[in-house]
Amino acid sequence: MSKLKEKLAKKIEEHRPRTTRLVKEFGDTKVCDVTISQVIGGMRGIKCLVTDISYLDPYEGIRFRGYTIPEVMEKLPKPAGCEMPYVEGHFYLLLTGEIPTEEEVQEVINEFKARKQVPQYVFDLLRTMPRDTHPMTMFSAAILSLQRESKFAKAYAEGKMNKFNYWEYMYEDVMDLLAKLPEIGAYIYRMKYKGDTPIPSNPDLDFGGDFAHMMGIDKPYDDVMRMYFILHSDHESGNVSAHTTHLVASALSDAYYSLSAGLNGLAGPLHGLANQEVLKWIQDLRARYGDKMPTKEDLEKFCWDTLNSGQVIPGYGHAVLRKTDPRYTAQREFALKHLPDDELFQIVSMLYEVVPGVLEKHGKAKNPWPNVDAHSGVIQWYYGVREYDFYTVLFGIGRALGVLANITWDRALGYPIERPKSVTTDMLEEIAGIK
Ligand code: FAM
Repeated sequence: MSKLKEKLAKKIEEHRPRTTRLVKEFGDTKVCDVTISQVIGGMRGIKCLVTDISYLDPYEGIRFRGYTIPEVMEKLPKPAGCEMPYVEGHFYLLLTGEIPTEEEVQEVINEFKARKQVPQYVFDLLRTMPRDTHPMTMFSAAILSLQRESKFAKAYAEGKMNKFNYWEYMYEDVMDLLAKLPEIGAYIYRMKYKGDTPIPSNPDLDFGGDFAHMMGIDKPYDDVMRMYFILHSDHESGNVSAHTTHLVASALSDAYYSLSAGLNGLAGPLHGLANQEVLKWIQDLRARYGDKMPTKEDLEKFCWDTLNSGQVIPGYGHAVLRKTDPRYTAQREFALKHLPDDELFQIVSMLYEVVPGVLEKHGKAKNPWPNVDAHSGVIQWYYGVREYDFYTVLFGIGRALGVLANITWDRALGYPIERPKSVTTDMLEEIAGIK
């Protein structure tokens, strides 16, 4: 058994009595009230999920296992000469709650190395799809096709598992699947946009480094991607991709079924696809002003035109956050250091000064501040990834880290099948006393 799995086994043993005690002794203790507007309005703010992997404070933003983004970036081990930490170390943190040592990170790197070979049938499948298929459809289909490899599904079918060791098989699937995602993503990119010239994986590189290599992009793109994957990894449990992955896994569907489903949610324009939408929107803006750099007044007018045509301003607003997303700030700091004079970055910076005021005047969005997607595209564009419909695949590789850590713990703690209750409109009218 790997040291990581051993450590996880110990953590799980320690954690289980906490969950059991809460349910047994405090099962009837009230957590929150639910109003009609929450029932109709997408369950916003209802506290009905539990995860220890990350927590999202509306004003402070995300903490991964209790650590803020700057703390994570500072504390996790980094490859020699690199600015950003190993993605493998971040996954270790998400899974165990501990900052790994260099040696512990190396073990995860070796585990991924041993599991990273993508079966040929996945590439064959991708090649049968029309080339203009959206890359998220390709990515999700590739993951779904890998389901035949599931050790969890096989052990379940053979009657080998009991509730207490479900997580061990889930862990194996999660490690197998995560190790393959960089190559699947880069393959789609090179097949679709770079004249069908996939670059084989370099087994000596780490997760972020190998991904940059397979994309065919030089340094510091490896650091860009380490940062990107870490920032996009988790945003507690209620967002569409995390919640969907958790929901599907709650039926004891394996990691392949669950992640593929979660990514289909990430592909929506109000969720992960927003980063593609942001770049498209900025390109439309640039097309309107030609070679001339737009002024703040131009940007303000463009924002109003977007709103008046009934569309949302992509990259702004959030269901939980009520201030600038620290994932935006981390990327802004990177851009200030590496691409301060880039024209697109300057537009993104000007939008930061203009959009919140416009949204406040508009008076609808509860949060006028930028989210992660308002910034991620401009950095990709700068380093040469200009095919913006690919951006959500990058988000998906990062998001897999968090949601797969989550479903491993779901099985470890024996969370049941998810099944909330619905009511009819008649019933709500009765509750409201108007019927
Ligand atoms: N532009 C225009 N209107 C907006 C807006 C924006 N950026 N953000 C919110 N609103 C509107 C929203 O459409 C709603 O209008 P209606 O009452 O007419 O339906 C109203 O303001 C109240 O919405 P809210 O309570 O502030 O936000 P929600 O919790 O319903 O929705 C978001 C949250 C993220 C879906 C919403 O802010 C949005 O559509 N933003 C733009 C898309 C985006 O950037 N999504 C990415 C979110 C990101 F963090 C991620 O998942 N990766």
